[in-house]
Amino acid sequence: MADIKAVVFDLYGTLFDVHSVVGRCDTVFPSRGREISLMWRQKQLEYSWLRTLMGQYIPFEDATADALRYTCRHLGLGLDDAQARDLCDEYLRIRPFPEVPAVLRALNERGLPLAILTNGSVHSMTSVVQQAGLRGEFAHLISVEKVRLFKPHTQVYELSERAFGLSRSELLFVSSNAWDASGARHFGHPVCWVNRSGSGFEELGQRPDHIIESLEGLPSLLHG
Ligand code: LAC
Repeated sequence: MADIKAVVFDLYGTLFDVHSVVGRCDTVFPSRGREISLMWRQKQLEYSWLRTLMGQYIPFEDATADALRYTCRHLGLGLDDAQARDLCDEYLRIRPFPEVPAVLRALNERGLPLAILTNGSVHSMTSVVQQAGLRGEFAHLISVEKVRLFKPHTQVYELSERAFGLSRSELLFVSSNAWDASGARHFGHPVCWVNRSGSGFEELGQRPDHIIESLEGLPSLLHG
């Protein structure tokens, strides 16, 4: 991929594991953690898309809190305010997938500048990246806060072009979220989909240029 001059990563689900929250959910609601985490994540995404359609931006963290309240109510679990705060704070402590530090280092050593483009806030992104000791690996940490719209809106993907001063065709976009990979491909990025769960790609009129099972496959894909 000689034309690629920089790599832009999605954050949640791609570099960091949103289901790191399962343990804390299990502590609050014994043996319900996985079920809560799965629905919580799905609702969080739906709420971000719906708010964008409604023309009403709210921070991703607020969509996350709304999604948790919906999830617990739907599952018949009583959630008080302190528990809600506790579980939402866990999103500030989610961990990177195991291969991430070495892969980012390898790409940087080969001279490829890296960025994150996330629906999350600067605060949330910076918290998890710093806790993982990965801040130095990124040239840019880009949040949708600047445009007050959520991915997959095309205006969000423009932020990476502006940050790097590069065109979309020179930026490889990497996401494990097939809806996000579709949005980036529609925008005009070359796209690598990280199919961590062995699922099918979304039917949104786009196909990823590359598919890998974990980020471990990325350095050889870029320099193979
Ligand atoms: C992100 C989530 C939505 O933008 O995957 O990081």
